[in-house]
Amino acid sequence: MTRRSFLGCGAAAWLAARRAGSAEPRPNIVILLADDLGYGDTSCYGAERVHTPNIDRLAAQGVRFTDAHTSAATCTPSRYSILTGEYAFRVPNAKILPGDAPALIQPGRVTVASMLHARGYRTAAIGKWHLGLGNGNLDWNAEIRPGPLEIGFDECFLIPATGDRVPCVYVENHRVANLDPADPIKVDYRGPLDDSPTGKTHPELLKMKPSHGHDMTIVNGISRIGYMSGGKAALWKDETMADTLTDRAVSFIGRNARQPFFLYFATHDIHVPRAPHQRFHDSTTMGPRGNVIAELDWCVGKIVGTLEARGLLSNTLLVFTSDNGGVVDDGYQDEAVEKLGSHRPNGPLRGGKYSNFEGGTRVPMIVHWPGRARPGVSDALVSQVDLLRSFARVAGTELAPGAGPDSENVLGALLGESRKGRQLLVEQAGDLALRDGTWKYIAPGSGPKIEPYTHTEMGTDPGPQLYDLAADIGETKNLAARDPARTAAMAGKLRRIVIR
Ligand code: NG6
Ligand code: CA
Repeated sequence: MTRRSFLGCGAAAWLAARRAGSAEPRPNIVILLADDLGYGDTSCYGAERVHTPNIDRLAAQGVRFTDAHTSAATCTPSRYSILTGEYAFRVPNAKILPGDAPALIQPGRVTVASMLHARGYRTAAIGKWHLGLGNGNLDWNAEIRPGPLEIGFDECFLIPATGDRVPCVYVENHRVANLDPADPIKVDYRGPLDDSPTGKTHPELLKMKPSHGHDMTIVNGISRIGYMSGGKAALWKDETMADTLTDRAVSFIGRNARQPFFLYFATHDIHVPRAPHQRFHDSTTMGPRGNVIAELDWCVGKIVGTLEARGLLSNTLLVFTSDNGGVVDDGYQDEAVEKLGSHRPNGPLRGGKYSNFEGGTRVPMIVHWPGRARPGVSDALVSQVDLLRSFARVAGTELAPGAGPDSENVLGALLGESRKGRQLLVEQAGDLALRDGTWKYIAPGSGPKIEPYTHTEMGTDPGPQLYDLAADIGETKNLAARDPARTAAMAGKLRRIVIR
């Protein structure tokens, strides 16, 4: 009997994993990425008027981070950084993209998906994409590429951009799902394609009215950003979106239970339009914005429950986090402002989505890996841009030279073994900010101090700003004038990272 057959396949795989530098078979890796979920929006981060038992359970059994960051205060740049390990400020096109934007990440780039794929993982992107598709002038009725499948994902089921942007259809691999070829889709962000009613011309047709923007094509009684026509059979229903996406994730896990997999699950919740399934209508007293948090928590519970039921949870490294800070009125009259009461979407932080203040990029983040991640609370400074290099270590590989240029291996911090994450971290909003430990510097900027629609405090100032977050987490005392030496030193460090 040969040594190989004596050991059997499982033992051989274990030996191979050991030789590759990891002590056990490669774990599954799951990123659960919420949209616009603020630092204070879950009960484990202090919310009292919404209960998130499933997210709280992950926090109780995993590492809950108090100083984890997205790379940017809006979605597209933030997600770009998660997948590529590169700060998005280096890429001029990485701004909030329209629904017809070309693919931002070019085929051939090393991404979390391609790196894990090369290590034998099955990989899926399910949910919100917002990183562009195609090469420009995309024909939604033909093959849609390049997209996730060209940067390392084996399969995808996508909201192409956002829930509030056309086209309001799912893309499955290279095609619009459920498309009737006799009813082709057209998309245009410049102007109406026909004389169909819009949110602007026919507000009486709407079940949820915009508060700013969002007055173009009407789909499912909700007007959106951009114009589309056709594709009737393929249009989504907002109220079943969480169920649809979660079902897809459950199916992917079921089909891949016997081999390592990587699931990038990006919810629509809690982005606008906030239209949860009816069963969540009474989940909170905060109206739709509270109820979509309950819906998000349900999705998390369903996915974690599936992993558990299949005996996969103990061998799964799961990261739950958000793509940017919380926002209250983000464009629809959905009672979010009126029913907010004492709830603080961004907890003790100043600003929120869009802002240079900590509320822009400091987000909930929980790392769960039974037996490997030590349960507890960590104040290590970590960025989502670090996931690529840290996951490479988990998968027993190194990144190719030049890949993930801003990504640091912070695996020790992610697993709660070390309190040390990064020393320096860039936050991107309207302006750039630098964290150096618990100090924060915000570069001078010329934008408005208060964003006129969302009323977000943008943290913009014509002069430099310096905050001592250890003493002043709410960024209330600008110390730049009092400490010009530290201010200049931090400005210099930021400049060196930018020009690197
Ligand atoms: C803004 C939208 C906002 C949201 C955001 C992107 C208006 C007035 N506001 O431009 O509703 O869609 O873009 O959000 O159109 S993100 O989370 O995808 O970055
Ligand atoms: Ca977002």
